[in-house]
Amino acid sequence: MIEKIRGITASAVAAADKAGTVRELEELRVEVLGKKGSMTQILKGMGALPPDERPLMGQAANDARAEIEKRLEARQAVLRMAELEERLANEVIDVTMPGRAQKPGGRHPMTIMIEDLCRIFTGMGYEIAEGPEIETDYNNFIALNTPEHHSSRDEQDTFYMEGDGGFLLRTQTSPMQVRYMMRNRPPIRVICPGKVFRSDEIDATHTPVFHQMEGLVVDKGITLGHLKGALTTFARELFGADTAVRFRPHYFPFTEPSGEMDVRCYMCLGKGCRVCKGEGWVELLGCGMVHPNVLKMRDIDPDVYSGFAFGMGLERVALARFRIPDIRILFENDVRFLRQFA
Ligand code: 2U9
Repeated sequence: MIEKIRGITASAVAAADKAGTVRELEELRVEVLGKKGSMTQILKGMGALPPDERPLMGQAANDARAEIEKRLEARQAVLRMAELEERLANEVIDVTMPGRAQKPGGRHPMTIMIEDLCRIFTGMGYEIAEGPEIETDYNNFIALNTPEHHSSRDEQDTFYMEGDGGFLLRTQTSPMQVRYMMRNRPPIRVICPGKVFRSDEIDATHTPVFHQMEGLVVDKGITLGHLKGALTTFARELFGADTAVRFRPHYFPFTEPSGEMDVRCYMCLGKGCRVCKGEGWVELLGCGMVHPNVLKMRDIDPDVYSGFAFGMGLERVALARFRIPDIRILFENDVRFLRQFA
């Protein structure tokens, strides 16, 4: 048996040294040391030997196995290195070849819009806060002075989530200002941009998902004068320094008094046209002084503090600014349209 072991070892070592590829080497390993390999068979046959010969033979077989493994590994290292060298020699990269041009992308007009608005408001000292699109009924309505059977809930056709968690898709970004007021005490100056959801039919001016930016300022001694000053400055930053604005009364449950701000029509400069429907003015945003109930619910004393808030639909502002005739184009992502903004 010892002769057999020596014979297998000698031929395995010779074959290993002759192997030309890593693959050949692997085949050899299986042939000799694999489950059905010649050396494995010898080890299996050990049981038939008289007990006193077994330890010696076992030792010899294990030594042989170790010797073969060592030679296989040594040869493998040599072959791997040779293969690598061959690849390095053949796979030359021609660094003078022209590269493949990457077409640069561009920002979506809504992204441009949001980033510009954020720049204008952060320039006036506002913080930016973003929050969840799935909200509680409490944050979206109750905390904003809009209890369950309030008529203004009907105007904001709400997507309610299934199940009894009372969750909904926010219809405005105001719940984020509510969250902000839970974590921050006045003075507060914050804007909240983001997506909002309403169950609207799709047409040239409505989509069930749109973007809003709302702002909130709360401090001691904030007046309607601050509201008008801040929003006039904003409109002039966005549409040009000579932009005229006007304020009209309106109603919102979360502000009192409430209003809407128009800008002089950017199309006809006030003469009256299709865009302003002959009015000479285009509605830009809603605004008002924060309702005392909204402050009270956040434990802010309305006798000490006051604030103003505003909100605007950003698609509408983008349509005006970029002279886009139909809101649906903003959601189709046709590259022929998007390329114009790159
Ligand atoms: C808190 C208190 C008050 C946010 C405001 C508006 C006026 C407004 C709409 C205009 C068109 C949004 O896109 S739109 O539907 N919004 O007119 N939003 S004041 O008032 C708040 C917000 C948060 C705590």
